[in-house]
Amino acid sequence: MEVRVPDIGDFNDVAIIEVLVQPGDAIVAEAPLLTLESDKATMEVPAPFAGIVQEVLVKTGIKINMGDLIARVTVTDAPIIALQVAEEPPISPAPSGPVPELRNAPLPPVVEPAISSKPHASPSVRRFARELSADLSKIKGSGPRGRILKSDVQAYVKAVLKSGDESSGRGLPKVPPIDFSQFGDIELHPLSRIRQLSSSYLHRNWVVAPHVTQFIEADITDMEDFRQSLAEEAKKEGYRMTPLAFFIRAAVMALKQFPHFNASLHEDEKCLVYKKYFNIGVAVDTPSGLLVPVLRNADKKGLADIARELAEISARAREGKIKAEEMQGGCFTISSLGGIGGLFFTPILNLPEVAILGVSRAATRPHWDGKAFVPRLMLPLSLSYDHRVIDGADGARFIMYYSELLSDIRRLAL
Ligand code: CAO
Repeated sequence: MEVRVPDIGDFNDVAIIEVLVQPGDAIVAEAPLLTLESDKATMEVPAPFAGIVQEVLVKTGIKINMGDLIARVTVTDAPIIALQVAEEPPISPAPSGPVPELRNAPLPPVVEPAISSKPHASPSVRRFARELSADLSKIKGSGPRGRILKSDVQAYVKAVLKSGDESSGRGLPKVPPIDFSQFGDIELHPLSRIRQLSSSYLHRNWVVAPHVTQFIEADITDMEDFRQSLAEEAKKEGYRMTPLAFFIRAAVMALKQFPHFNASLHEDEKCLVYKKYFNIGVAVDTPSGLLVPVLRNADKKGLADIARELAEISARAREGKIKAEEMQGGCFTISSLGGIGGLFFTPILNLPEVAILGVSRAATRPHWDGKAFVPRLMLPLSLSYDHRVIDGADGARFIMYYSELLSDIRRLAL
């Protein structure tokens, strides 16, 4: 059947600014077919009946009058539920709240003044934006005279979702861009993909979780003697007995003692998810950025197994051969800068984990044993925890306990 321009009141030679259907589309009665714009108003031409569009006989830019042929539509008996079959799949879950009205603006009443301070968009695009809770005033139109098209709304919503603007970063002041070349020569180097990903991830974690960092020095003199005694044998067997293996073992023991450190805040923030497994993430410094492979079931492994596995996963991380799933499922992370140097630092949480331990370089220091100063090998430790889950007192208890484990080699070796 033919679809013609209905009575549009006193308007003649009205320009088509959007054709909203194409051949093959299934349309319901009242679905918008065209958007027209005169110098006074913007309006939509609705379908007079439901069917399948066979042919569209107009295009954007031409002018039409009442009675002009717009399209040919085959009327179908089968119920058509889609508004417009040509629509892309939804970008995001429908916003909560009342279901938006799907009625069309009636013709010929004036729908929207063409010259307005409001964003320039047709009623169907306004409705579409409303359904997605997108603010039209923030969207730049790519249509004629800056008109906002449906594709502009889609692109805007996609960009918002990608930038995470809807969650943690919202409302944060931006650092204004600076043209550094005005002060001297500069070079632009692209950031690696890993660095770009970890940058937004670390930023999110820093903003989302209120961090507290607690420091302590652990006496690892005996631990180091013990490690040295194992080192020779390990070397013969082809692996390095790294101090990190001891730190991982002690972490498992401390997590068993303080189960809420081996937990995550549930997404509803009303309960804690306690984990019955002990997977420890280890921060590895790689040429393309920071990676955190996870050593699984560390509670079931001895020092030698942990040391071997650490060497293997950190080597693969540096070679860029670690898989995404090998960086998932961690319960607690250790970030060791002990091989490099420095004293204490403030590690950023690896959410949804609730605590992370920073290990720095051990050094021999005078230690008061109650009678005299004696030289002891002291290890600086920095424990950051999520204050939403862990109180300061428990943070202090955990790090004290951890430090005592490292100082008492009998308990650690058990
Ligand atoms: N105190 C003193 N010496 C230490 C030490 C410590 N806490 N930790 C390690 N060492 C020693 C090691 O015994 C080793 O000595 P030898 O060569 O004599 O055996 C040397 O320092 C080098 O150790 P390493 O750092 O290469 O190896 P590791 O097993 O201790 O650590 C790994 C492995 C993967 C954790 C480490 O190489 C790494 O990448 N660290 C950086 C992690 C990082 O970037 N964290 C920051 C995250 S936040 O931005």
